[in-house]
Amino acid sequence: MVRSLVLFAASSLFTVALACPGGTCSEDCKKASTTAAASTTDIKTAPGTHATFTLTGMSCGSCSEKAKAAFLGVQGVNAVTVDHSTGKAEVAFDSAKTNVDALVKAVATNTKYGISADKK
Ligand SMILES: [Cu+2]
Repeated sequence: MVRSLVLFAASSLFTVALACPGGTCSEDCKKASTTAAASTTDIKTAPGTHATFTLTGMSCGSCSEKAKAAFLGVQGVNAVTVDHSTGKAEVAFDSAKTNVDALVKAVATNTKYGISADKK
């Protein structure tokens, strides 16, 4: 009995963590998290030019995965990290293949989140 209560509490917490606060995320947001190619490359050691971005409108882990997928869809991107709680994203890319403007455009076009490149 105690054991099942603990399991229930744990699964409830898990559900809360995955849900989108305020209900701003649609179901396709959650689906995107399973299709997003996970980049295993560590952003700090990833080769290429590094740029940081500020995103708005993200409210859960699925949101950050969706934004990440949009970045990874750009040819020349080596690694991406997106934090939905801070709205910060860092991308490592090959400057011969793409640039900051193209990355901003990819996210603006393929997601519903706001994005702006951070000034250095
Ligand atoms: Cu979300």
